[in-house]
Amino acid sequence: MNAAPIGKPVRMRVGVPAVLAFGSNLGDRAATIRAAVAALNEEPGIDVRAVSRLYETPALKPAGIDEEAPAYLNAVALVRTLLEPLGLLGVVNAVEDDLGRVREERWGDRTIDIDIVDFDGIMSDDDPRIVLPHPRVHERAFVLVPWLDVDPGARLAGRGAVADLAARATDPVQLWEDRS
Ligand code: PH2
Ligand code: MG
Ligand code: MG
Repeated sequence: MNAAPIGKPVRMRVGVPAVLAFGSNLGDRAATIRAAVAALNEEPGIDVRAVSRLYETPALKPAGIDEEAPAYLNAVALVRTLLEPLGLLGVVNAVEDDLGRVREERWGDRTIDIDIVDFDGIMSDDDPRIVLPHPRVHERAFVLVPWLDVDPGARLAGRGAVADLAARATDPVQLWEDRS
């Protein structure tokens, strides 16, 4: 007899690992990131396994760090999923929309951004909708540092150890303390 409750399995035993990055620089940033993680975990076919601490990071814009823009909170989650990459992307985009994401300028301020950093180690740029791994994370401390929180031995497909990449990344990252 299996004592697991009917419905979503307590722990997904099949499926593949994926790494998701969260960023928010508008509104109640911590609450929005927590709501995004919870919404993803509610999805059939997505099981959130670990969530990093929150880090405060200055906004990185195409021209460099913008100290005038509101600062981000960033976090990383490890998930297992039964979905295909494009299926996961669809869910992630729907959660962004539900949490008030407005798509205007590239790298503009946003309530929530959820990026698929890694999907089962796949390397692919065949489909412009989803490039794997995420094409810029290898140089972004705001993703690499929280990733190390939940997986100190992590490797980024085609790039090597996340710890080595984080040591080389130059954008400032500070552990965030909830003062509310
Ligand atoms: N995301 C961006 C652009 N710039 N800067 C920080 N600090 N954190 C982010 O998550 C971020 C960014 C595009 O997705
Ligand atoms: Mg992003
Ligand atoms: Mg994005």
